[in-house]
Amino acid sequence: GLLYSFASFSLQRFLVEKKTQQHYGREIYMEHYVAGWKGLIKLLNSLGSVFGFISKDAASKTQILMNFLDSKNGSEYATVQSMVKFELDNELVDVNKKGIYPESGCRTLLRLHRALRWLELFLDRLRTSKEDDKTSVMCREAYNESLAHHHPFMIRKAAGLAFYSLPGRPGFLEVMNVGSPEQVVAMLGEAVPLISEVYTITEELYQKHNLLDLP
Ligand code: 1PX
Repeated sequence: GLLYSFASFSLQRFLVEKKTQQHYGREIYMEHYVAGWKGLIKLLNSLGSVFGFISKDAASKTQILMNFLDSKNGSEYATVQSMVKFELDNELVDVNKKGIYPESGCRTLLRLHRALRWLELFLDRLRTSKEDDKTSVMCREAYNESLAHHHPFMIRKAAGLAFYSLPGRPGFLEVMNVGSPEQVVAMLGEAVPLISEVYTITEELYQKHNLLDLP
């Protein structure tokens, strides 16, 4: 359907633009990062309302970053690198304790960054999976290796339950609306390394500035 093709268009755009960004150097453009998440959220919504609590949280975080981009300081938020510098220089980050800036760009992006690691692990499993492998298992394993470390028990429980509602591998590949299973696998072969690079760049930047545990 229309929704599906729109979502996958955004997904492709996400990947292609990250390719050009790699070409330009190691800056991560916030506009594309946010556009990528918006595409993923659409895709997630098309999988059903069980995922609503997940997509709502991702959407509100994406919105926070968009608001920064549209604000009078918007140009400071052009890239992840410039955002980190701007917020740190101006002491706009709650470095130790949640307090004055519970919705800083840095802490908000950190949540999406952790979710990006889940995406990387999940898509890599999907890429190398066999016909009758279960998406719910791939999703759970990827989650347990990444995001779950940052979530309290109740969220882990709710997420674990939602995973059961994922369509099987053939249905999931179809929802992605990329083409035949072989075409999806080929696309993932290009996409996963790019996602991985974006993840690593952000991880190193956050590590350098000691931002990986922001409350
Ligand atoms: C091509 C296939 C991709 C399919 C689309 C997948 C899009 C997934 C988007 C997931 C974004 C999750 C963002 C979560 C951010 C987060 O960790 N938030 C928590 C902490 O926030 P706080 O502001 O309180 O510090 C918040 O507590 C989270 C609440 C919602 C539950 C998050 C569960 C995440 C499960 C991730 C797996 C998604 C399953 C998608 C199945 C394809």
